[in-house]
Amino acid sequence: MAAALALAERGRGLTAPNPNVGCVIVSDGRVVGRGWTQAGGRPHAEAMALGEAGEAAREATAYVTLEPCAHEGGRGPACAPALAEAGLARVVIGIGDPDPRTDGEGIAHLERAGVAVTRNVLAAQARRSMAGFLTRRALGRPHVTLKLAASLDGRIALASGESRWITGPEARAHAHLERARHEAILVGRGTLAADSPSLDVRLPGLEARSPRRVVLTSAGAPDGWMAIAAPDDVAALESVDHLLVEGGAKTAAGFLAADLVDRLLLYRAPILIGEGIAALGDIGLASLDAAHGRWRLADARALGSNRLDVYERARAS
Ligand code: AOF
Ligand code: ZN
Repeated sequence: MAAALALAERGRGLTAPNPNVGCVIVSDGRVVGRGWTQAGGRPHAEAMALGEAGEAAREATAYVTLEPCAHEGGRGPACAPALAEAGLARVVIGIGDPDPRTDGEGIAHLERAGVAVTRNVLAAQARRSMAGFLTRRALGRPHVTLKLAASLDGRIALASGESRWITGPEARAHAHLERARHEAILVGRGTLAADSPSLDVRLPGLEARSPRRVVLTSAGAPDGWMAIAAPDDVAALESVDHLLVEGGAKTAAGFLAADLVDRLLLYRAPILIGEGIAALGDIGLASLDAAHGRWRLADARALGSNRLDVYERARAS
């Protein structure tokens, strides 16, 4: 399943409105088929893996990050019947598909056909892998990541405005990798005016994955940009399943105040700034009680002399 999740990454940002699914078919301890959802959403991961496996799929085990689809009459053959017809002995699934055309019916179809099904394998990782698709389905908006790059004391600039650079080269390279994982990046109009940021991906081989640029303003977008007037308008960014919010402090605070941030990337450099510009403006917090319990640490790592902590919004589900 870890291999299937790694394959799923190849489709990230390219498959909307479909999820980026990965699939590995194993026969006698050997990988005989590998697939991932193709650009535009079709073929599905299973179809690609079955194509590679051919006859070797008989009696084999398929590992799929999402429940195989059950709906005929879509843009291609349904995967659950295709897996059953190929003679798979067992299908191991990451998470169920919330699409009402499948939602349990993929698993039911496989079991009716005599295929053994194991579910919820690496489910938390699979949910993360398909966060864009799941958020769009559940909340009708893209999955939103907020990036903050700050000093140890939470400053993003000196009082003079000097901010280049707070974080080190490894942290900045990582932030560029994160850009490649999102279909769109948003900044506030202050940041647009002050920095006219290019917001591209400056990593060899990934330049073509540069996201669309979005500015938060009611004044209309410059050439090559999209605009939304308020954080709540993110739902209007159709065909964008992952949005990265990059600042500044007022924009970041606006998204937090509207409870629209699902994931927080906190890059921290080992410097102290003291008086300066705080990473966040007012987020409308009424009490400490309301602050606690909102964020769960999902990952922590060193990036050169800097640290990255990744938090996920803890939501009741
Ligand atoms: C799978 N494997 O690789 C993907 C699936 O528009 P369609 O006909 O392609 O159907 C889209 C739905 O298929 C999508 O909403 C989701 O439920 C499922 N995506 N399913 O078995 C895949 N990408
Ligand atoms: Zn399918």
